[in-house]
Amino acid sequence: MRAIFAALIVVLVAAGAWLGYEIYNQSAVNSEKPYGVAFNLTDQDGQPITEQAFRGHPTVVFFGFTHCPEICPTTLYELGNWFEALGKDGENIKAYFVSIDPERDTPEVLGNYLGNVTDRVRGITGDPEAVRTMARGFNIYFKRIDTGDGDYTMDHTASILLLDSKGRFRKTIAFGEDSDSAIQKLRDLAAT
Ligand SMILES: [Cu+2]
Repeated sequence: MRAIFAALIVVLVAAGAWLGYEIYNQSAVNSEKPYGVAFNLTDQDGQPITEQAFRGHPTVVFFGFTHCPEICPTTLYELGNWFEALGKDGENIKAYFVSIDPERDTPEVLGNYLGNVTDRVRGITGDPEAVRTMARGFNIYFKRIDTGDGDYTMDHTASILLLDSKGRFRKTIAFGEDSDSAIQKLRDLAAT
């Protein structure tokens, strides 16, 4: 009996997660409004940057942090490769990396970090509370995890957001997604 009950809970949780994901997808896709929230942050050159940076051209947005051991370096490296593969077809897409660790990721740190991987992605950081409010407004999950030695790491959403030229949500590219599929999504995005 207890086993059946436990199994039922697992099924319910899975169904709930799936339903939540579907609702998220539906509302995001059907929305005529730009995705996310307005923001006033700082780019890697120390210049002000607002949600207007996500308008007038298709946009790729990824949230992460420079101390990330795996997800961020892999994603940025792959993004660079995909843009290279797309060549002219992806020229109009702008890509941004928003730090969810603004305390450590100053504009300078961010600029140096990204510059070592690809020149196609620009960094966004700023006042820590303003950055966190922006990330939450884009439905990004992030959590500080203390590692016990006085240091910390961050848990965060690993999907890349794809926004059309009006800033509306189109799709995501999952972490570890097959390159052909990711490149096709970017090619489609470039036409929006
Ligand atoms: Cu990361």
